[in-house]
Amino acid sequence: MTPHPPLAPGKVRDLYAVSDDHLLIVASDRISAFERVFPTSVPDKGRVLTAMSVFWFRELADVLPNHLVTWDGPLIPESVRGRALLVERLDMLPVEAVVRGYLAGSGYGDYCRSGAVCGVALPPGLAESARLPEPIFTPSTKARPGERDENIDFDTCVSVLGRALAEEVREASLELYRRGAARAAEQGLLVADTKFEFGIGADGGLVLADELLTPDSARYWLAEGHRPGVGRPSFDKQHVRDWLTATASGWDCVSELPPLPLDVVTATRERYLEAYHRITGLSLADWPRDPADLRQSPGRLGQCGGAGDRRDPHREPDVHRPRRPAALQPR
Ligand code: PZK
Repeated sequence: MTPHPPLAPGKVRDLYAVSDDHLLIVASDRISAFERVFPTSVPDKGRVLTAMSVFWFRELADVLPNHLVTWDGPLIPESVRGRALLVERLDMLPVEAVVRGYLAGSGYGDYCRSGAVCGVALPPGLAESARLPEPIFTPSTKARPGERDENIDFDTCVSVLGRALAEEVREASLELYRRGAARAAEQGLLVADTKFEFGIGADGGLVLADELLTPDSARYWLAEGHRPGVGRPSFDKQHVRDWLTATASGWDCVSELPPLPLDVVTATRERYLEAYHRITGLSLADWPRDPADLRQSPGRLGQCGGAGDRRDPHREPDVHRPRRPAALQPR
């Protein structure tokens, strides 16, 4: 499909080796639920998630450098244009950096059993979906494919990464979450929780990797109608889960996922497009635009801060860019 050797097939994305220094991440239209993949795909899902990642990588580039090099132009194979990212190859950290602003998923389960999530004690009496007093960092270790990630406490994270790196990852993650959630809230969306992945770049510094604040890596909820006490499906998969858990689907929680009916596929596609438009203010019809064209036009879309930027001869001097917070300056 691409001229590059496959590195790792994922559930819904595939990874290809482009060179010693670069990888291609290709998002498919596949959709998953309950850790499984449906036999039916959702048209444009791969394009929406790729466009959304690019939006967030640019929006949050002042918090931390990221692995994004480019998403259009001669380095992107035509067959995957719009749903592929060329990224800097990193030494990936063996922890997933999860930040929770609300109590959902495995966090709610851990809280019910112990009153804490990943060693972070929480006030008693919180209902499912409740907003937390403040966002918390709840790391996990990456499981082998098919298995569930295991939540760990911060001391375990320190024993894996070392104290300085673990603290840098935690502070970067919390700042990325706060910034992302604030922007989403302006458009009526809550970010219940999200997962970040990091690596170490060629210069030895911490770099943000993977996808960023997509519906596959973040749990988005519609702010309207949010009530603690009821578990809620994420904004994007509402129709899928409603249909799957209704008796009409005939699914028994054990068998392979059944094909999705066309109306569920259509409604789900519209949810992804709506999420993209709400969050970015952009239309998918304009995606992708070659970053070389963006540079010519002034304004904030012309700014970029990805890893590829560091080598961009057209890049403006650092003095014109937003500074990262003092806590996140590289050592
Ligand atoms: C990397 N994954 C997860 C698995 C996917 C993604 N910049 C990077 N450098 C080195 N390795 C990775 C990255 C990133 N991002 C990401 N595994 C390794 C993964 C399968 C498909 F699209």
